[in-house]
Amino acid sequence: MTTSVCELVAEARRVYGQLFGEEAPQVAVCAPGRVNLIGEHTDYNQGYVLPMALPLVTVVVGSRTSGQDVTVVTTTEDADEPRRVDFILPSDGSSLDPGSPNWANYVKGVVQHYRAPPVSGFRAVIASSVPVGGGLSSSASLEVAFYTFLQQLKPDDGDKVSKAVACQQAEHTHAGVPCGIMDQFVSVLGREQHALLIDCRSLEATPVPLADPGLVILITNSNVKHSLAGSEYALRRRQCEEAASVLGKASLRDATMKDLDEARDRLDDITYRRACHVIQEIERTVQAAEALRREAYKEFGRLMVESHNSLRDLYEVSCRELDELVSAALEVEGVFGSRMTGGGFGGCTVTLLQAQAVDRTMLHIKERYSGTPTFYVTVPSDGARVLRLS
Ligand code: GAF
Repeated sequence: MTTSVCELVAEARRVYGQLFGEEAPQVAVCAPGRVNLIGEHTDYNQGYVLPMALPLVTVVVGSRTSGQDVTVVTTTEDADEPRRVDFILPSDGSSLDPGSPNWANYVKGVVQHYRAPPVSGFRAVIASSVPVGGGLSSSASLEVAFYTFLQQLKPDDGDKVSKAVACQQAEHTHAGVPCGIMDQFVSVLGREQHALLIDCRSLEATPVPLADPGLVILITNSNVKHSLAGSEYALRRRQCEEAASVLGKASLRDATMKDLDEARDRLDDITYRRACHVIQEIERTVQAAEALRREAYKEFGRLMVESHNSLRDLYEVSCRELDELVSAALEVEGVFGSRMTGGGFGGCTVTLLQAQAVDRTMLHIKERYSGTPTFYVTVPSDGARVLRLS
């Protein structure tokens, strides 16, 4: 059972009360994790992605303080120790350097990139239902939740897209991950009952309705995370930039398969295959959004499977556990499609299926998977929001 937003707020308020006494927090906000339906490793190539925001969220409750002192506490069990950090906001524009614990770097990064500095001092408590390291963007949801919290203390002058970009910068500078814009974008701009077709070049998003009661989106957490994830992500990004440069393009978004094949003898085999995945995945994502609009779920499912196979064989970011989960799901009648989702090397799969097939699909996956899966039957949800404190 997923912890509800109300329960997370109650938990954060309880911890806040324990630490800071009677005074109630002034502000509560939340921001969601995401699942990407299709369009993997295309965002940093300026391509298209089709994610949706989840009901799994990170909550921040807290209050402004009079000085420059900051105290932040996380209740997340998977967070590294210590679970409380204290620091002083730099008043002279100097930077807040990343350090230990790791979870606090997301907070520091967001403070650093907040568009209306300096923020006043504050006290805050974090609670989250987004599994850490599960490939559902627990880090983006923390960044966006924290940015939303700072906006309540001192409003910034930016729009929602610049908020997502600031949170992406936080991830680059303070978590050291050269991620694309997808996770932060959908955590800010996600919309209930819709997936978002995001053009990662223009940063425009088109909502695609996704609220058919006969359809279920099932997330399966493999509950494994291979250590390769961090280093391989940056490597893939470099390989794509290399391919684009050999093709004489600003990014792989501008390249066609014809361009790639003409340049084949100037690319090594690995770089060729990486570019092949990206160019075809961008095209698949546009087709998939169109299929979803027409409620052509079989076609959508076929594209999901093509995407998974390409991530496994050409981009090489899948792993045995994710492949097992996808194969098991595809054996069940009523399943339209299944694929790994997110950066890869562990984390989750996403499966699109008929609502009536959901119980037998979960049962079958449990039987066939060599590990222990966790399931989320989920729906597209809203992006970051301010919560009322009663
Ligand atoms: C991670 C990144 F953070 C995203 O920007 C995206 O590149 C994704 O991997 C792969 O599609 O979630």
